[in-house]
Amino acid sequence: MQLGTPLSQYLIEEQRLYPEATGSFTLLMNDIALACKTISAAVRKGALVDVLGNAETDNCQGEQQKKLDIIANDLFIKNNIWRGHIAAMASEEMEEVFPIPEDKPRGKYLLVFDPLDGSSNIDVDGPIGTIFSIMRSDKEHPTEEDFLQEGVKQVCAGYCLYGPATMIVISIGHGTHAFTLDPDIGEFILTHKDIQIPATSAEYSINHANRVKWEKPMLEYVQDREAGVDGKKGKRYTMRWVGAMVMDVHRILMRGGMFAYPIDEGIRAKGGRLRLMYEANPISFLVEQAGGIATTGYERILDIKPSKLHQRIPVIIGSKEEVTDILDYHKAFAAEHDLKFTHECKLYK
Ligand code: AFP
Repeated sequence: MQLGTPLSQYLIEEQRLYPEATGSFTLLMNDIALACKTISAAVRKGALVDVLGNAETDNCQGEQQKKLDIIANDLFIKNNIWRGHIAAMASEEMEEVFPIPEDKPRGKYLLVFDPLDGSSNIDVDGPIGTIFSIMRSDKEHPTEEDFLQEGVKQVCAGYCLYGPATMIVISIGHGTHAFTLDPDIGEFILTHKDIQIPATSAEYSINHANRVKWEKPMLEYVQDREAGVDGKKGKRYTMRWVGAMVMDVHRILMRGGMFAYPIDEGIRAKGGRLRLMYEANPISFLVEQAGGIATTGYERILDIKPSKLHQRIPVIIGSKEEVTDILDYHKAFAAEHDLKFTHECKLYK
């Protein structure tokens, strides 16, 4: 597969590796790409059309919805509901599993998505994205229980970033690849093949406003990086925080670094800030496929058996050497406090 290959061709070539494939997955991925292009078109028009600002509703997690959250959710459903490749969907914006209506054909896949990640950036013209994950279903009428699969079981994970360019980044278990939307022809084109996250970096990404509530291991790591040339690595570090995981992670895929939304005392009761199924699992799959590490600090994210659809967890991901250092701090802390620590620092690709 060469740079310049259209996404549609890449998908067909992947399909040919599996003689038993029916083509259903390929068609589903084309539907997802179309949904992302449609959302991208709405995002690009911004204030010229009525897509900015708050909606009059909260989502199932009690968060104020933006108009674009609802528009993106509706577009994702509309583009995926009728073709017969999906058994059911689940969205960060909807409390319960969204079943395929009885009058529509159903397929063998489960589609999980965060239609608009980084909603607080919408009104300031900042980067936002859509995150998605595909799993298999062996039921015709799946329930929430059927969605609760470990992240390692994802058939495909990806996101679409609505930045200066619109890019779709996917992994179907054969590396992580990025395709840039060519607006003139309306097709995603392979521009970044087999992305490899550099093992070292001098950037980290974390919401410093939560510093006083962090656990000791994260505080120790950041204090060490703040020490710059006097720290363990003997070099100056930079901090970057966009407030849209999709963008912060995209930067790490492109040039390395560490992104964390760790556990802190303010969110401990909820389990964390980020959602396991809509954010952490798909992003961890992409990061591991690109040679990075994804952990809660204590366990590998992709090994976690979800307990509910909207479960939240701590997330620490990125360059191998940075995350390994953070794991070492957690391992020592776990030993001191008799906590469970299972994440051995190895690469899984
Ligand atoms: P929203 O999509 O609800 O705005 O949340 C974005 C997000 O889940 C993730 O993309 C960011 O990294 C994180 O929340 C930002 O959190 P802070 O509001 O604490 O900066």
